Amino acid sequence: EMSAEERAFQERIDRGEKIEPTDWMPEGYRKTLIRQIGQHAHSEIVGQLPEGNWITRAPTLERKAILLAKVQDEAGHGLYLYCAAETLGVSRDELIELLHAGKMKYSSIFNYPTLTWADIGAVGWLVDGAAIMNQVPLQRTSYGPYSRAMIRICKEESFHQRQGFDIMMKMAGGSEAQKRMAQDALDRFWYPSLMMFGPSDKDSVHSAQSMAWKIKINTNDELRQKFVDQTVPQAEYLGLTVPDPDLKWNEDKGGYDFSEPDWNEFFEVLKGNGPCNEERLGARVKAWEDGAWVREGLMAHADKRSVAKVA
Ligand code: FAQ
Repeated sequence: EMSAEERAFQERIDRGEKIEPTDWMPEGYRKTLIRQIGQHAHSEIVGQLPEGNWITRAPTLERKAILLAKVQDEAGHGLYLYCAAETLGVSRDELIELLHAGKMKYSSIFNYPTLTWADIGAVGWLVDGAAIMNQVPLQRTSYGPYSRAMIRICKEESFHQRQGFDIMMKMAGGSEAQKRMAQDALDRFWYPSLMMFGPSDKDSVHSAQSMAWKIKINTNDELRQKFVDQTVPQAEYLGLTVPDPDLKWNEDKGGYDFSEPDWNEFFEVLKGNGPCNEERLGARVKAWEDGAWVREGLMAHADKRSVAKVA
């Protein structure tokens, strides 16, 4: 049974109004947003690691400058999203502590390694491609600060996706060895990219309520289908083969039939058993600990200044 307050809230959502930080909201709405925005922020920060791994080994100075800029953009997205979460009454430090304690998630995709330069192309093309597919509709999400964050982030993500495709074009159109690297990157990143959209709708515990609240606009399977439909022609253009023998155009539905990812693997990665979970979380915890002296120094400086002001 909904209370009068909850009913009025739902009616605002149904009318398409944005909810702002000081508005009344159900506790579940607040909690769901903190979970989703927090996870999203963590994904941007942890997501810097697989690409950061290649900054020192980029093949040209130009590629290095581009990659450096992209990885910096991701730090910006993370900070932007932590700020959006803070408007819901949780601090960035609390969220980071929960991440480091293994009590909050980040996207499964960042637990896979980037083994070659072609992987950097595949991350931009497929991972940023999937991220945009998910985030474009979130520009219309019901929570004002999240929706506004998404508008800005999507602009930068589309640049990221193009730089990835540009790397893939170079590799796929290069020597035989380069083409093999491009195909191998697609082979390894295809299914993990499909997993980014979350479990299939029948296993998506949060979708129904999140869609009623317009926190989510589409189901996981809807977005996964759109991603496949958009990406397969791009793979064909590159002259690469999507690693799915059952992939087939379905005229009736106007989309591709495709194989589901291995959902056991997905849930194992979520439990911490993916190829790089330990390494990724370990790197974040180490960065936090190594930065302690900076935070302490800044606090001491701020204290001194406030004492000076009083005096
Ligand atoms: N990884 O009931 P649902 C980027 C969890 S893009 C890990 O369907 P929901 C850009 C889910 O949390 C990536 N966990 O959940 C970039 C829940 O567990 P919980 C970030 C996942 O929330 C590119 C459980 O499974 N984007 O970073 C995943 O309704 C390149 C049940 O699932 C966003 O976060 C997964 N893939 O739908 C950066 C977008 N999928 O929390 C660097 C915003 C599901 O109860 C380099 N988020 N789970 O313990 C969303 O749209 C949604 O949260 C979904 C999941 C669609 C991800």
